[in-house]
Amino acid sequence: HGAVGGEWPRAWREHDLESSYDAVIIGGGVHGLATAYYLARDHGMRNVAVLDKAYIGSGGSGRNTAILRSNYLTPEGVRFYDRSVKLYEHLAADLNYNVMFSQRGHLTLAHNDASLRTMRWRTEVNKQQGVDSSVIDPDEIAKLVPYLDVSSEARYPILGALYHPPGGIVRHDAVVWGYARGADAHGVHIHQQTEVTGIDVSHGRVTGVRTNRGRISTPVVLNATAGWATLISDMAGVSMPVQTFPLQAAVTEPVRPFLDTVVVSGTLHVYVSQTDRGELVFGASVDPFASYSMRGSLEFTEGIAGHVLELMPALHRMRLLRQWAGLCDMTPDYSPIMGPTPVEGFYVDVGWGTYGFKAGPVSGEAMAATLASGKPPEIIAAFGLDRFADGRLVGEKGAAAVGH
Ligand code: PYC
Repeated sequence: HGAVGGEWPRAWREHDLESSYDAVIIGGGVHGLATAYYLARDHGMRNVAVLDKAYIGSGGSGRNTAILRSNYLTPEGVRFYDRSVKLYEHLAADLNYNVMFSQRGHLTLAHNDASLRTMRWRTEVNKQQGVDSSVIDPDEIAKLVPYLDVSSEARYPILGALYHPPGGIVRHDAVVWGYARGADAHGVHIHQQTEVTGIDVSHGRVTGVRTNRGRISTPVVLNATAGWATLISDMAGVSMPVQTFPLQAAVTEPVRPFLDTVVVSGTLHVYVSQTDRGELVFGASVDPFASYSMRGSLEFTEGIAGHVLELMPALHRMRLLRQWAGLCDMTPDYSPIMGPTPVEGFYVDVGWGTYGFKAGPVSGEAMAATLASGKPPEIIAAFGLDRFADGRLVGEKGAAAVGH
């Protein structure tokens, strides 16, 4: 792909809004775009629109801290996220787009006996599902992360860690752009600046979507939004057991590479990784109150700086450059809600909490199969909306990167 006559070719095109599509996907993040890509590529459904009220990747897909892993707690969760890691491993080749997946290993630190027990539990479930995880001791941790304070003098001494070698980081914008370019090449229409204002339902089934650019007739609608999951579902008359909380993150000035694993401390509510540009990326747990605000707070900055220094005191002179927030749609069991709803033709891929970005490829693959056939594949069967009425929860709180 060279520049032609001094201009780079566009990665995806702009289109007039058609008055009808075979399927409309609301949300131009990694989930919506991946679903469109697999729908077109694997199921031949190309008359598909992806709508985003802003620009693609402007929600959670552009705001997360780009961590990939599959070291979850439930067998259903481990299988699901493992499929995503496998798809990420081949994504650059599949999309012909360098998504910079760096499988550098992922450490979740335990500072007390209760966390160590959870790490052992996760290790056993992971191994049973064929996922590489083990509990390692402070000496082994020190070899992987020399700057970490593993001494017994540390304010929160490190007793061990769950080590997950396949985990790592990826370039999140590249994932969004790669899927967008791939979907566009298969004929999908990507409509940015296109806000959904209503969803039409007649006799229990979806008939169309209203937007700020006009109405679209369609028999199939997917809600693939994060932050707005409840608002969009409400438009179809479907109530979601979801509450929305901000999550803040920050990035430092770039320094020479010294940290080549992802380090997470659930107890200290912090995760740290170093990008290939040299910046340190920090994230925290969700803010302690439900809100749609995406503003940063001084409380977060002070808290994160303190906790990072408890882990790596040598970083005390580094400067933070930017901070931001994204929105996390939390469900009661910390697992997503995927599949059909009581309104025929209206599907959801929502409730991602703090896990959404890493699930993009597998969600796209599974939701494409669901939209094409009307039936969710086995890999997402446990995540249906009906589980809340039936009491079949899939409790994943123990696998959260940080406490909530
Ligand atoms: O689940 O790995 C994770 C994660 C990191 C940041 C937010 N969630």
